[in-house]
Amino acid sequence: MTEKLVLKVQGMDCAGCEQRLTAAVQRLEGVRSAAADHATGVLEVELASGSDREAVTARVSEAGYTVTDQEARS
Ligand SMILES: [Cu+2]
Repeated sequence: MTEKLVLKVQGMDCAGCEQRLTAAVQRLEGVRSAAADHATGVLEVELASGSDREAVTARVSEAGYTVTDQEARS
């Protein structure tokens, strides 16, 4: 089972940011896939159910971006 986390992220300016953010999040345990779009400022993450969502938002901050909103969808 997986769940989807949709984050609004501030600070992505280009395709390089998308790649950097995606790579940083994909290394986390439980993350199945991640997709970032700098135009919309959205990061979509597919997680194994029960994974640590806060680890995702923490990793986004560590990568230098700011999470302004988040929503979990099953
Ligand atoms: Cu950039």
